[in-house]
Amino acid sequence: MQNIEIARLFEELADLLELQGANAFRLRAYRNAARTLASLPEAVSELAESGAKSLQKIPGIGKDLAEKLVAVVETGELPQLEELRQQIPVGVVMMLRIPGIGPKKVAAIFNELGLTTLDQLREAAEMGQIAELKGFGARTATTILEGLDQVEQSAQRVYHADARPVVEQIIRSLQSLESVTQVSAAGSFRRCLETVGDLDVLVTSTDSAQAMDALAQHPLVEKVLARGETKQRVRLSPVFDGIKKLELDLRVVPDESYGAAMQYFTGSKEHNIVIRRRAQELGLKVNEYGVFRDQEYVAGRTEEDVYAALGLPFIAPELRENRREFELASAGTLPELITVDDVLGDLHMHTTATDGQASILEMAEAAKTRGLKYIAITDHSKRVTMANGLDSKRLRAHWKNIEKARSEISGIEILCGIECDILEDATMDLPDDVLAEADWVVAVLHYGLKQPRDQINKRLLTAIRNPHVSAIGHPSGRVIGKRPGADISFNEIFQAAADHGCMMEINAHRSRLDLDDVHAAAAKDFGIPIVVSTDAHSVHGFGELQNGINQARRAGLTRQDVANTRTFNEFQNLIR
Ligand code: DGT
Ligand code: CA
Ligand code: CA
Repeated sequence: MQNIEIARLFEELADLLELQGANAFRLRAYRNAARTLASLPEAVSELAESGAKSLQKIPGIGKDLAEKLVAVVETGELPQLEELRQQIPVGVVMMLRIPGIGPKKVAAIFNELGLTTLDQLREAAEMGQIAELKGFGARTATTILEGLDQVEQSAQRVYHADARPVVEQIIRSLQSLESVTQVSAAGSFRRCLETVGDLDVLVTSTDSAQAMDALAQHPLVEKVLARGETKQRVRLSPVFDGIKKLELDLRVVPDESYGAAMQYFTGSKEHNIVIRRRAQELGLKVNEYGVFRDQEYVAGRTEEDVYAALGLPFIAPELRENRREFELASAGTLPELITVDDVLGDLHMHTTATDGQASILEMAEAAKTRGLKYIAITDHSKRVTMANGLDSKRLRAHWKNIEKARSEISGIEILCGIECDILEDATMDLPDDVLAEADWVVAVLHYGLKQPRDQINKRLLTAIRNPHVSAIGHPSGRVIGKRPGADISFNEIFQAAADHGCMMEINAHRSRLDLDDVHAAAAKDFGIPIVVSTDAHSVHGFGELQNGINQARRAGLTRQDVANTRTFNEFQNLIR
């Protein structure tokens, strides 16, 4: 069994347990374990052979999970899951994805109305049956109908970070084939778009049938949808989410066309329209086989060759959206994009003091292991009651604990921080004298995101003008595919941030990526230092950094543009 298959079982188990009202801590443990397993370089099945003890060395895998894993590897099944599957239909699990209704309501819909699919739910909502359910009402029915529209729209796309382990695993297995020389992802995945509609993979091979056979037999492939001489489309089994079944296009190309095919199938369509026009102006033709002058092949073996034939430097895939890349390429001023190794600090994370799962010291140790030199502990402020947010007194005690942790670890600096809510009435959730004592304050909107633009702006400006606020965290508050961001006049906000020396965050969580690519590029134009932070809620959360860096790259950010690439001393000087 592959890691991803095992991960999927635990993800499904968490979903089903959620419907039974299991506690949030246990659910999160299963979901985190699923993510960890999916991206683990070693094969779980091999580790399991040496027993549960060796599995417990994986961070986040305790005794209970380790024993379950051994059973899964030995039998291919998770008995507890099999039992739950008998009781709860797949369609009911899908209802959990509807924004605005939680497991309790879904359980009521299933138990009291016996509805088992999204279509049945829509019909019942339209017929007024949902509104009549105890504890529901007309408003909930409307929320459900709106939520169903959103689910159906977003069901088509998958977070880049969820697709990554799948792509990597398929690429690895194609690479291991005798006949295959080069393999790469293309399409939106390679451009590191925040979500992907389908996956595109290219190989060069002396035996295209072998590559296609291998893909068809891959454990993650559910069905072959179409197969030709050089092209195959398959449907993958669902990953991390009962609804989404990604499809994947495999194309087998000859060596001399590999670069041209990479360029063509990486897109974007908008970027490639300009490429073709540019070729025409030079009396050339460019397609997925190469660059041609009349019938004569000019280039195509590498992407660099293709761009060079058009008089252009190589353009990083993340920039290929026909935004500014051609202008910059022509001027010779393409940015040298930031990489994940450039990052030295992480300025947004949680501990068990609020809704995190690890202690201050555990978070610091994990950050240090990942090569970070400094972190800020930013637990929630009191408004976030759901997460056991901190009032002034608890926060001060928490900071004392942080100071204690500092003396227990070397090689990493820990800032006393806070993620402070900006309240609906445009005041801060904690008094100024407390904020003044912090080393680092991330101000955020959590509630009232649907307020009118004027009020949202007023709230953000309150925070930006507060001299103790260091940065605005996840500025828009969006959750990709689930919740739109607040209505913000970004120009006004960015201007104020630039004037007051307030930083802007790219929150690296796969579902946030907030600022997005376009706004992060705009913030850079205003000269605002940007921090890319993970918002880690456990030691695994640091793995989200790559997503934030991808978004920063799409925004054209360099190492200089991102504040937390600075050394600790330089960074401290940047904090106002
Ligand atoms: P996605 O899958 O919706 O996340 O976005 P992409 O960009 O991966 O789009 P996809 O999978 O339809 O196609 C991959 C790339 O192949 C696309 O970025 C450009 C290229 N491509 C696909 N179809 C066409 C086409 O009909 N004409 C041209 N010129 N290029 C195409
Ligand atoms: Ca695609
Ligand atoms: Ca495609």
